[in-house]
Amino acid sequence: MEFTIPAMSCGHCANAITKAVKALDPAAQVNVDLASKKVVVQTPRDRQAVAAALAQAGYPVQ
Ligand SMILES: [Cu+2]
Repeated sequence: MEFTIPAMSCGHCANAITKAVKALDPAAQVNVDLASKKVVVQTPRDRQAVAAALAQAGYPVQ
């Protein structure tokens, strides 16, 4: 699944986002593209749960 996260702007953000997703699913694959502010997540968890975890970490998805 893919998310656009406008608040994401640097490596620290990318790291925080990766951690937030992995807190939900330690086996998740997270690919961050800072330039396009997109994050691709591979996890069996549902989109709603991942979006909620990201919002809680301070990175609401668009
Ligand atoms: Cu940042």
